[in-house]
Amino acid sequence: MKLRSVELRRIHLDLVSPFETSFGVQTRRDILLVKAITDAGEGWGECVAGEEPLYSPEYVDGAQHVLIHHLVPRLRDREIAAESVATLLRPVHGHQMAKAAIEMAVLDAELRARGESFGQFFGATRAEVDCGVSVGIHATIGELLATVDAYLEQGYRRIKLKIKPGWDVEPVRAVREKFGDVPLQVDANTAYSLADAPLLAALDPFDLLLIEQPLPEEQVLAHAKLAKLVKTPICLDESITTVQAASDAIELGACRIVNVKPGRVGGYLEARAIHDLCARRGVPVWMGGMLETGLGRAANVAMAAMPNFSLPGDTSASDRYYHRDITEPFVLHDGRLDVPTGPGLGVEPDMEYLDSITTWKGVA
Ligand code: OSB
Ligand code: MG
Repeated sequence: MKLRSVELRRIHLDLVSPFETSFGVQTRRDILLVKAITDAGEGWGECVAGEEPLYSPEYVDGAQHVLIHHLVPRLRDREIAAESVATLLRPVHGHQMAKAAIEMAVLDAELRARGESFGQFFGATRAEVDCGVSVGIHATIGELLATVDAYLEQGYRRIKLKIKPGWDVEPVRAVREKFGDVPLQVDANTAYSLADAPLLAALDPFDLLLIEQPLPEEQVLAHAKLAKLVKTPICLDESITTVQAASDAIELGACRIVNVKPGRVGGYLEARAIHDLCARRGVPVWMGGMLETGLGRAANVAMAAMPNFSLPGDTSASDRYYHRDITEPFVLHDGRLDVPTGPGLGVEPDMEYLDSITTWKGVA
């Protein structure tokens, strides 16, 4: 397949409600979409980088720049396949989210051309996936409980609470007291240090599924030390940027569970390799989320249907994020989302709506 060009587009979408994490409050998304134009047809990719480099070093303006100046020129006018993209882009260090976006677009074009769905390509073993929801930091415990109540009412099968120092044991206790033994986990987005081990161990009595990324991303050894001081399983998100990082973290004892985010690891193929590695090592994985539109969601849901995705993912319904999604909405039924079955992503953006929320367009 020959890559002729890549169309880039920035779109603006407001979130239905502010999403506060230990690294800040998000009220909207400024999203970079890419469309691969090939001699075999077109494919879509979504870049999950945020507006600011607060979750990881990547940010959307940087992703756009590196795609135009460093990534697309290494792929354009060449015979490529999705399987060869990561190899061709290896000379460029880092920039996993930008790499993931173009690889996703090439994979979508390739699968659409041969009439195969993302689910079939990944070896999905389920037609629908169990969904959890990530609940931001709230101003008061009362407001948090109202939000959790509404999500449970909608059918979500697992609640993840964002935590930070000063907002950890109390919200967890309140949710446990009000909602009983609902599957519950927490995500710190690197907000603690190893010296906080006693505080994190105070979460042990609440029978959480996992604590996600308590310490900074480079502190893999410290996570292994922390794992000996707390009973709750440690899960890594930010630290896992490659299959090698996953392998090392598991061998060190830094995590018993892995959050898989295709954008964070450079694409769906590296994410699949992490799934396979974790399956071999007996480490459960679950699908993370980056507030994706229906395009990224379609691919995430398809991957989450692989066998070792054994915990509910941050694969929530479209209405958890946006008043109007750019594809047909993903709708929760019985706490699950359906895996799309059409060729490639199996969903299409509404081009008229997309044009109405587009803030910039370019070609590389
Ligand atoms: O750490 O999992 C995270 C959103 C943006 C950046 C980082 C994270 C998140 C979430 C939201 O927790 C997950 C979702 O898309 O629902
Ligand atoms: Mg996380």
